[in-house]
Amino acid sequence: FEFRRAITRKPGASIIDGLRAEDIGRPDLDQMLRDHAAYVAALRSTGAEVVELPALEAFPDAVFVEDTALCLPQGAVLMRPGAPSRQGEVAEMAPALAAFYGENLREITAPGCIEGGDILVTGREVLVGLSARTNPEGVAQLAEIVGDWGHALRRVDTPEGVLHFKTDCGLLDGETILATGRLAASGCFDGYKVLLVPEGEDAVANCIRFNSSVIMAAGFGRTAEMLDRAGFEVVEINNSECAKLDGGMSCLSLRF
Ligand code: CIR
Repeated sequence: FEFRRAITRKPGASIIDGLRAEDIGRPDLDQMLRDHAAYVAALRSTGAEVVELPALEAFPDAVFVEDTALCLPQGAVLMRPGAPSRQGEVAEMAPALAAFYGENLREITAPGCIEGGDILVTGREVLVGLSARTNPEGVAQLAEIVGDWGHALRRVDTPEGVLHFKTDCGLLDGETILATGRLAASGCFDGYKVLLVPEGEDAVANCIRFNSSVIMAAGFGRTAEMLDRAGFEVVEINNSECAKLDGGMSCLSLRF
């Protein structure tokens, strides 16, 4: 959870066409821009360098950069999103990653699919949840790549009807995970310290630990209080607009 930099992408006017499981209203670009600026400021306030890529109108979900790559200290892996409308985002991200990683770039190829939202890197392993966006072939390819770099990968499941594995969890420190009850019940975090999201606040599980801060969606008071009491430095960011597109705190950046 210690990072020197992050890559983000500004939301564009086309976010109104972003993918969503359920239509709960039209995302407001101005509000999303304000929230995005607050998010970038929160990352920067920890001392990290934050790259802000320009909006990509041709790809309505491009603000959710996390899904395009996995960034590890040894190299980055370009994903192959399971959502066909998102596959073109990867080539748009590749040059930004090449600027930092040079030759150390690998990629997931067809028929494999993975989106970064299904990957949780902990202090001891890379956990990847199968989902509607991530298939076994993609996970097998990733296991080989990260294996070359000395990382163990464990394949797990994402609860039915949940977009991404990390929709329901976030890393708080090397061995502590914030998770929803429905995900923790699967046993995938056995051996870790798990803090359960209080009843009714499942939508806050997708938080990130970024250097000294735990960055979480605003409006979930009981979770904020629980994390504060556990000694974490909590930063709350309004997430109302990204939530309309099933997006949360982890989706908005690549961290490395
Ligand atoms: C999608 O359905 O792909 C976007 N609307 C949301 C992606 C959220 N990304 C993430 O959780 N990593």
